[in-house]
Amino acid sequence: MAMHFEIEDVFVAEQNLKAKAEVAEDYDHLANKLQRSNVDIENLTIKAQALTVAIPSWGVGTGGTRFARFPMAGEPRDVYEKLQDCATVFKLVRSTPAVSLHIPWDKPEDSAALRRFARERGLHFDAMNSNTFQDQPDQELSYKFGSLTHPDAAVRRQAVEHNIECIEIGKVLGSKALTVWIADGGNFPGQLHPRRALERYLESVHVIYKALPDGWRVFLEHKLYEPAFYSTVINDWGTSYYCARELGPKALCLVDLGHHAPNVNIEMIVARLIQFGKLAGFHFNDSKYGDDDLDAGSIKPFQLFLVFNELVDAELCSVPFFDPAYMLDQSHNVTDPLESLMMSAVELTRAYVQAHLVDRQALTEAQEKCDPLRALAILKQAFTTDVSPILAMARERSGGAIDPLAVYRASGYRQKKAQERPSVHQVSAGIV
Ligand code: LRH
Ligand code: MN
Repeated sequence: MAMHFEIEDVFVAEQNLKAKAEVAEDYDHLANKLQRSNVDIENLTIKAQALTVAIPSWGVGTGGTRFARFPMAGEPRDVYEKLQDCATVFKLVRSTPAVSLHIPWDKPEDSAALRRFARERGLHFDAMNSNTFQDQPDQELSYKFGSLTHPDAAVRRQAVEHNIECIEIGKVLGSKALTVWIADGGNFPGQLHPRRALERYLESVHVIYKALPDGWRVFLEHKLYEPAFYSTVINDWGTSYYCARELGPKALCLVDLGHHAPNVNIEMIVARLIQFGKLAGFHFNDSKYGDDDLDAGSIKPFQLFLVFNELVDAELCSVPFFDPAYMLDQSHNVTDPLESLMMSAVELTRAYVQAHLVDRQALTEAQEKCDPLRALAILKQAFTTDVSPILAMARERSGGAIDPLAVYRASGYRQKKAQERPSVHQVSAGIV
């Protein structure tokens, strides 16, 4: 196999030297500030080092819209090059040891070899993602009018078999979960019979559920609309929750932050799913309007903080069955995907650490005493605390980059990949 450029650990260490003294000074300053409210900065740094989020394999290539995709030089051309790029993100931010694959976009010829390739780079595989929202060249029956809920039982069977194939591939890769998002829905009133469609969904997913190996979970992903623009079968958390309850304990509800109507209170949905013991985890991203798949924390950082506030509250209360899977699901249309993934991973750890800064005893007191402004002030105190020194220290202590973006750009990784990977423009990174 031809030599592939990788950013060396020694290069990262050299680059860190430039920022080490500054980070140490800022860290000590923050330590003193937090000490005044009896918060030990070291606990927070350990928490920051512990948080992990999975990278979507389809997120390392440039994404696009129905209008256009603007390919970038040095894009990954196959799943191995996608893993090289995931390993580069992991090397610099240290919080992304897992990769979530999409089948058939990433269908490996040799799953065992792919698992070895990943492990050699410190990576493992998170949830598998099935795809019954596109027709593949060799596919017998079309998903144009649906998949797991299609009126034709043969189409439903084909979709069920595809999901079971994803499980089989995942077993060899060491994955422990399958995410099922279906585009099934209608563009016209009357096109679908809502109750029959949901019955067919449950019937189909029940077969997939029975095929889950021990220790596996199935994540049901709801979405309000798109590509169906009038009705979507699994359109909201309530429908997803009902189905997860009907299916059994291995079925849980995955929250993609972009899959809700504007201004929906997503942190409330998270609190509900935690309380009902049905929170699968997340596809983190951000949005202004629809399922924009923008970088996490780039548009509504306070909402991201409030979501993590619910997650940390559950973690500290040791809520039963609380074991959410964190993944990014973004489309990088105008940035270098690796830069966006690194920055998004950093923003998730930031929200997590800030949520651990919330004085929960004081918050409970304010809530029980019906003191709304005091309660908000306590949350804002945490949200407005600049925890960057903790995040940088955590990365540095985990062998990563104090400033991932600066190190990535200084390494010339993208330019070197452009030489290694002559672009074959027709290859799409996934969605487009
Ligand atoms: C659907 C979705 C789903 C993935 C796809 C790439 O919008 O969020 O999670 O399968 O994006
Ligand atoms: Mn998603």
